[in-house]
Amino acid sequence: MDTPIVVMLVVLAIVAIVAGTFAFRSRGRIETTIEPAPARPPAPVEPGLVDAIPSDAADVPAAPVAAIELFEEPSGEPVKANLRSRLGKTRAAFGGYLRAVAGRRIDDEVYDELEEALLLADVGVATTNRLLDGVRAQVSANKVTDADAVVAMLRGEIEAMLSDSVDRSLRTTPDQLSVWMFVGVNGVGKTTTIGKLAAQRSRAGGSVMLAAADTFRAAAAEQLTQWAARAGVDIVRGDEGADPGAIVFDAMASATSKGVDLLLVDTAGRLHNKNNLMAELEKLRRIVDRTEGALHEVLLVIDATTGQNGLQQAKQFAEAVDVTGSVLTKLDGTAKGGIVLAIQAELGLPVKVVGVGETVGDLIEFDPAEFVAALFEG
Ligand SMILES: Nc1nc2c(ncn2[C@@H]2O[C@H](COP(=O)(O)OP(=O)(O)OP(=O)(O)O)[C@@H](O)[C@H]2O)c(=O)[nH]1
Ligand SMILES: [Mg+2]
Repeated sequence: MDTPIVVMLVVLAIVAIVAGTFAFRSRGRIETTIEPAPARPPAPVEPGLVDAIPSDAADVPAAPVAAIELFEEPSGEPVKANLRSRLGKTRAAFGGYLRAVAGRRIDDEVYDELEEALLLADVGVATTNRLLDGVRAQVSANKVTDADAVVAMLRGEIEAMLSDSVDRSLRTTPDQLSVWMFVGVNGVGKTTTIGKLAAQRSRAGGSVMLAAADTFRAAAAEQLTQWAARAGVDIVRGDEGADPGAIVFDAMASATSKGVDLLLVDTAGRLHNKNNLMAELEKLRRIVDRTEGALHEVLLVIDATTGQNGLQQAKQFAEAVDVTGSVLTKLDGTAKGGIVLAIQAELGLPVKVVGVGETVGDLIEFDPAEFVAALFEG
């Protein structure tokens, strides 16, 4: 073979190899940009997970800040719901028993009726016994004989249980970033509660931001984005399966740089298993805690309609995550409003706000006196 032909063949071969390598590399690059973010691998269950979070800011991948499409706001100011009117179902059930004992003399049946009233309202066995023991002690100390006095004593016991000088305020520190995290099992109303609070606080003049750290379902961030639009506040979100830690990290940075007063963090209610979920919540908390003094509330959201079952699930959360208070939702749709007492007595958690419907005005501060009056004043 001629030397020039051999040289040409060698040159052609080199060109082909270089072109092939370049084409392969480019295809790889394009794929990584057009593919959706890879799903997060299941978190390891071992306790070392929380320590695996990089301490360096640069190690945390960025979560994109979503563009928000604003949609039409409902006209007029939202009307704040009234607890008494929304507790109709609980009052109807509870009040029926109170009327049944009115005017009677105290006997075992009266106690049975009151016990049934409390259990049906989902006060729970332990808390019901505690309340009725208190009533019995007062009855014997005061030698009363009529059931009306017993009802008044029961009211007093409930008032005492709820007052306990607990702080029910949702805490913030003026002129600095305050963060509230929302935790609880799926479907209890975390996202809705955040949406309502964002709208209320921003209407009251606060600057609010949302962090969509529930990346377990695609719809979760979408739902929160709609609330952000309705409330007219910013949101930091990522794709389904994105690292919630990265979203919280980005939200903290964004909120700090924009001088936001209040950052509300939505979290997943469900993961591959309970240990993963708890480890993730702990991890998110640590990321918030890197900004000293920012975390003001970790609120356990509980669905009132799930009664004692919901309480058991809430107990597991409260044991795993340090919570500062509870939000009790869906009080409007249930006769089980007595769960407020069980949360306070059994979980040792103050109910701070209650959800009594699905619109912005349907989240109100929990007022124990109004609650007790709503139960006893038919
Ligand atoms: N009636 C009533 N419905 C409520 C209330 N709060 C929330 N809901 C409804 O409960 C359903 C679940 O609420 P979400 O806010 O999506 O619950 P979540 O805890 O974020 O659920 P996951 O994201 O699946 O964990 C929605 O249909 C809400 O509109 C309330 O106070 N009253
Ligand atoms: Mg949600």
